[in-house]
Amino acid sequence: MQTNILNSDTICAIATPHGMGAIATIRVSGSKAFPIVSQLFEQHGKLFDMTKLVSHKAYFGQIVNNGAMLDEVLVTFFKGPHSFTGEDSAEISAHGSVYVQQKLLQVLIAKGCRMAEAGEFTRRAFVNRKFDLAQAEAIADLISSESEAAHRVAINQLKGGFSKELQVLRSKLLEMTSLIELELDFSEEDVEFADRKQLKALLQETLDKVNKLKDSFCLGNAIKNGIPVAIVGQTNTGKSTLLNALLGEDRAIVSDIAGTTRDTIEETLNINGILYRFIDTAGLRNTDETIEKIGIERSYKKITEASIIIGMLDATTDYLSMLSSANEIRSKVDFEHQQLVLCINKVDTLADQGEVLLGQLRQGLDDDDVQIICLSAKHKFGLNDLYNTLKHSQPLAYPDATLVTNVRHFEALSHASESLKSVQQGLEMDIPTDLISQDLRDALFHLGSITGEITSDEVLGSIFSRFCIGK
Ligand SMILES: Nc1nc2c(ncn2[C@@H]2O[C@H](COP(=O)(O)OP(=O)(O)OP(=O)(O)O)[C@@H](O)[C@H]2O)c(=O)[nH]1
Ligand SMILES: [Mg+2]
Repeated sequence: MQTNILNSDTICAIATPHGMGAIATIRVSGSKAFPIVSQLFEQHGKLFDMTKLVSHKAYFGQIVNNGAMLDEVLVTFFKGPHSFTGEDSAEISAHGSVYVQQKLLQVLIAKGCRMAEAGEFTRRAFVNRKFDLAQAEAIADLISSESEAAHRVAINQLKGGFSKELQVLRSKLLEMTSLIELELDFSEEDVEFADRKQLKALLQETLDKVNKLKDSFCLGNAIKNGIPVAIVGQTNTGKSTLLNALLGEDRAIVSDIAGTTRDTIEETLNINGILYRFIDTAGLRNTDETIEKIGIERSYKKITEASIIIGMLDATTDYLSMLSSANEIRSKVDFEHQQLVLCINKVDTLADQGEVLLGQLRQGLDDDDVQIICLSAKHKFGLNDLYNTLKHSQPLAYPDATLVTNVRHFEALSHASESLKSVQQGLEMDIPTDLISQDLRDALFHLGSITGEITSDEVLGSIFSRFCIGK
């Protein structure tokens, strides 16, 4: 069931993680939040006097139900609109016993609260214009951020950086639309209010900005979910050993039997504030074995999806086979969008010959786009070189630029971009003004859907249902 936007129920939920903890916080929000909490809250043996309530102040007291004390608590009251939701709200910090938490909820419900739905506190804040939809979504991103980079992007969006850029775009588009629509009103007279040349320039500028934001999704998504790094190479080169060494645990099976890894294995890892998604893949070789073949097809697919490709080479094989497998991996890399790091693995077997081999391979490949390092995955030697190379391989060069991290925003920007392209074509082909105006309205609609200026109850329901209960 979706909550109606105008719902006036007073809601409650546990806002801290479920289970036992030192402290648990229960949130209450709605027009009856103060009277409901006051009925349960005692100080010095007397019910809390609501008329003396001071907003944003924490009160120490007891939760008492049917004459029995349930817990000693701190209650903070927030008078609307100066609260997270914009409504009268209270936060009860109790001891984190599972029993106390459940009992407290039961008592609140008995006094007239209803259990909040997922994301309902944030949804109310949005409805009460505490922030726009993109900022509300940034709160969910902030809560789930696992790395410094993801945190930085979420904070920028929460502060309204992205929303401001969209507002500028929308006001430019509105200006264009109103000029064009003015012409419609005077269509009998065959006048042109909007200077076509100026209009085209403005349109191109807006389209460029929309496309820039849209294109930032690739990086934004990588920051949020981990930069995809595929570990590929011939069988037995030590790909799974490397994955295990990076993770510091025996995640993938390692053996000297060629073709050990059949399927891809993915794990995320935070290295110096950046989240990576390492993908161990099935070793590349010619085989007739059906399952292994499927695994190898998946390896090739993972190469196309990765931002960084670690090409594993085996130092125990001869130089020419290393060069040929390096070339094979290189041929699969799209250097415009991907980085290749070749790792000469098992250098522990080489007795000081690592650097010589490295030089030879550099010369053999003669390619500045390819980075080459030596390591021993088994003995965890050279991993720091790999970390440094990874750090310089991913395009985090513009840390404070607005990045799109949300699929919904990416889709809306893509639709807006399509509509703007139609406007552009329409102007080129001199098609009737009303059709151009319709495309402009479509672009406005899609941009407005990101911040929630234009939205439906159904869309809101689907966005907020992804939040946790209590948020
Ligand atoms: N000496 C040495 N042996 C290594 C090193 N890394 C891996 N090995 C050995 O190489 C063999 C193959 O390692 P795996 O990690 O299973 O290789 P893989 O590339 O995942 O192989 P497939 O899954 O079959 O494609 C194992 O016996 C490892 O112990 C290393 O740095 N030095
Ligand atoms: Mg393997």
